Amino acid sequence: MKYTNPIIPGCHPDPSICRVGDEYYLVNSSFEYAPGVPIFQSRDLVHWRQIGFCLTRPSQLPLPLNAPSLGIYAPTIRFHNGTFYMVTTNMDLLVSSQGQQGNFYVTATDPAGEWSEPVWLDQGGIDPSLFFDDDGRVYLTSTYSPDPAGRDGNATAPGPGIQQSELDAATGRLLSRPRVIWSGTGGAYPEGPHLYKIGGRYYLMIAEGGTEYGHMETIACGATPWGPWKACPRNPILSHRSLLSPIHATGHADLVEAQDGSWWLVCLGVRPQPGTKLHHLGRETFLAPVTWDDDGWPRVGDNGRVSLVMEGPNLPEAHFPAPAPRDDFGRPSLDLNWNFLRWPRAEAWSLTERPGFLRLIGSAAQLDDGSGVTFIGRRQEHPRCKVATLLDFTPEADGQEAGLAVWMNQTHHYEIAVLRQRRERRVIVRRRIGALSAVVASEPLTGGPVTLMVEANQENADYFASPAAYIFSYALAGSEPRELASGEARYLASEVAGGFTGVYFALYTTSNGAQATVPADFDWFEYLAEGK
Ligand code: 6LW
Repeated sequence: MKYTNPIIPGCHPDPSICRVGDEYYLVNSSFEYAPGVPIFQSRDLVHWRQIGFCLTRPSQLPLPLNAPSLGIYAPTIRFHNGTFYMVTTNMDLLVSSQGQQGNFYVTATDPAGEWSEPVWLDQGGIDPSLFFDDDGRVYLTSTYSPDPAGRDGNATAPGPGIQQSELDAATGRLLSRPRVIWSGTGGAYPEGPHLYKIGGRYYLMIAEGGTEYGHMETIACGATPWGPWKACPRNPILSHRSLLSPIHATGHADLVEAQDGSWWLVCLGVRPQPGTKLHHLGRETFLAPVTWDDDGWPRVGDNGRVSLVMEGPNLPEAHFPAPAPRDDFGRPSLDLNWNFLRWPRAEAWSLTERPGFLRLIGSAAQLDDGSGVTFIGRRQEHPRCKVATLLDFTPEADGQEAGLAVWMNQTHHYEIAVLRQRRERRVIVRRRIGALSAVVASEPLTGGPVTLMVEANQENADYFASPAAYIFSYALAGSEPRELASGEARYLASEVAGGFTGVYFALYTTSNGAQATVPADFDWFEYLAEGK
């Protein structure tokens, strides 16, 4: 079967995969969004559905900081002796402990959850990975970078590399001092390490070059889990650097052997806006076939390249029902594609106070504040799509506001909103790009529920003449939609906004600094994908 990449679109980077019998499980980074670490399941490696989150409670995912693109980085998932292990870094904790604490794992017997409380690991760096050897030993592998302040933990080396220790996986206690085992092939940021034993030999596969356009995947082979490592003569085994391709930044990969003995690699990649090196959907999950050459080195995809359409596994196709485009908020819990920005206040949202509506209660915190703003969002997963929501909101004091945001982070977002200004209800479009913030359209709005709409348009995208853009419209009951304003997608790109995430569409409400709030009731939310 042919399949289409990305296999998991939208902001789903740093994929890690494992197989249990005929089932595959895959996890991604989730940064400052909660719940944390979405987990997906597949039977054919091509069609995936989210079955839950690994981190569903603040006790597993403390998020004390308020900066974009911290939170959860690069998880690894492994299955051993009936137990799933998900190991990752909480960057909020790593940053606030100055590099001393942040890595942990959780376990589960049912990957859909519940997962355990965190087991904290006394090893620094990011991108932790577990390897269960066939002799019963377990290895914990992560990045290493020298710390000028001397807080290197146990490992020391003159330059960046990969560190490793032996681990007691029952307690999380390290059984050996972490030591640096490989520094890669000379690229910046050796990271995302995964250790494997394949055909009696150990392989250490890592990402290098940084997660941007110089990203690549390299591999080395050794007779022991500690090396010494011989680098593959064809390194990098995967990279799109300097390529003319709709896919860039491929790297941070994980390997899996299918039940039929074929090998596959999942990696992250980006789809830049046509004709640019700007991407705004975040880093997405791609799949590539792997074959092994006579010398025991892997060949990934088409000579180290990944395409939008590739020849897939020879496994029975296993589709999942397509998600309904419209969420009418009729169920007692939120669908799995919804995320909060960090953990919400308990009183900030309800599906039961007004049955059939998502009720949001704002606070003084606004979108520009990040933390504390009442926010429920889902990823933009398709360059072209249309989203809409029916909002019932009657602001009673100036400053009260509710709307639909196109959100990259707290300093880069566009929104269409209903608010009260000088005692009048109005509909506005605001654009925040770094330190610039402007209301670019504003009209009086009579009473009653209003449909807010955003169209993400990438058709005929030309960098200067008609760039990829978001078009904002609204409609009152019985009226035709009215276009208010648009905003270029380029200013929400990661290359402009910074960080590691991708665009979300978010329902939000705020009283913009005032204490008094009034509920914002969302009757439904619709996401219509156009193309892949
Ligand atoms: C992640 C690092 C990376 O920890 O980006 O692409 C970081 N690779 O390995 C955050 O996703």
